[in-house]
Amino acid sequence: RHKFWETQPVGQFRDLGNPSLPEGPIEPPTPLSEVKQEPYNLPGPYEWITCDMDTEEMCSEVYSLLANNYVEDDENMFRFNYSKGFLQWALRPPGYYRSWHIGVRVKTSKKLVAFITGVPARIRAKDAVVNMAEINFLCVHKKLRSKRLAPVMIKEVTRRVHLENIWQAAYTAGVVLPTPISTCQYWHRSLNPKKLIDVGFSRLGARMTMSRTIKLYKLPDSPITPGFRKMELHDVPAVTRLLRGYLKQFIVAPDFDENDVEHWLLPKEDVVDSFLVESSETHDVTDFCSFYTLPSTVIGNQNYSTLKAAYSYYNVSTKTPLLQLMNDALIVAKKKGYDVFNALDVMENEVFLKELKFGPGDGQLQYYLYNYRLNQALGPSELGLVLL
Ligand code: NHW
Ligand code: EN5
Repeated sequence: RHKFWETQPVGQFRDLGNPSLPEGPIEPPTPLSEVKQEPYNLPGPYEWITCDMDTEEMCSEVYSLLANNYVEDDENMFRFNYSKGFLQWALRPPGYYRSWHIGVRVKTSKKLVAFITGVPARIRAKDAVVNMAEINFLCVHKKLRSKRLAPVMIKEVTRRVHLENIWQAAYTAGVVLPTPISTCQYWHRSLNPKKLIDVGFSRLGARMTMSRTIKLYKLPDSPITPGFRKMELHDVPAVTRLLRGYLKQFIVAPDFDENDVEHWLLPKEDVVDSFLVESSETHDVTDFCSFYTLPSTVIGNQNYSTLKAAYSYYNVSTKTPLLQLMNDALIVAKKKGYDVFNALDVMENEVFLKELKFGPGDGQLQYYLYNYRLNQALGPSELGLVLL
């Protein structure tokens, strides 16, 4: 059934529910001298390139490949449209390797036709903090699909990760592969219901008029919580402490230090937004919320070309109820012009989704680890990890 995945060190479907298999690495590391030194072979017309995401030119080529060929929903109505600024942010975290930004182009025309990336991350699974690669942005041009290019790309990124003495990876996908550590549900909160209905992202509910729908999703003009403000550079130590304390409770979560928090959570215009609650008495940071910006192209609509979506990222509540904190996140997202606020049912998100009028989407997100076995599938609320 899975000619490629059956050959890889990942949990296999036949092993599900076999508690005798040990948790941890599936295969031991091999000496670096035994890692294949040359790239895998590509079909004749193509060649590997390492993409220099510092240059505007390369960034534009990658942006265009993804904007035209990356992930769509199951009815091909919307396609993710990661911005160039977002890609530069996502691909250049602390300690990143340029060699993990891998392109495939046509030798003759130099046209970029496929892409895959890794970035380094420390991820904790149970008690073990493991150096991993987060793999993302796997894309093959629409005209080159089903030619088994993806397995070659995955093997090549694996080789380049191994060359850095890293032997595990984390990734998510909309499709089911051998085998998910967890299956999560997408939820959507309408901010601009009229536009969402016009583009076919959502439907007018039964016995609902447009004006009743608009009223249903109406939000205040500004956040409610006293002391709610944008995160700033000087907040990095306090936010790191708050987030580290919070993420401890999850079975799989990133192990963020201050450098990671500065990179992943300090606000960056049209890429990532972060807010916190500062106590007026103690000036402590007691609560935190964040979202990233990922628009989707609306495929074939007369009136609209893009949908502006915010995706819930990391949130921590210690004093402000999570429900109130996320309501403030919705308010600021609406104010900034987002059409929809999306969230997965990870971490403690269940407590606010229904209450804040999120509805379940038609998409799921599967979480995976490469070369690392967990004995049990996790519930979404046991996951403390959000990938972009
Ligand atoms: S998920 C988003 C993936 N991208 C898209 O969906 C974009 C639109 N689709 C495409 O571009 C986030 C193509 O359809 C792709 C497949 C390129 C997806 N993950 O070349 P063939 C990520 O980026 C398997 C993994 O003929 P294609 C995460 C499939 O099951 N495997 O197909 C990426 C089959 O194998 P099987 C996937 O349609 C994580 C084989 O590919 C997959 O032309 C990568 C068919 O290949 C997916 N999303 O191209 C893994 N989709 O065994 C990282 C299909 O079933 C692992 N396949 O026969 C870790 C590596 C690092 C380790 C380090 C120690
Ligand atoms: C890894 N980093 O299917 C990325 N999105 O529900 C790869 N549906 O937007 C992961 N089909 O339900 C890829 N509207 C997995 C996701 C791929 C994209 C995807 C889904 C997630 C989605 C929308 C639009 C559906 C259009 C037709 C959807 C309903 C919203 C409604 C709002 C009001 C309350 C009820 C729900």
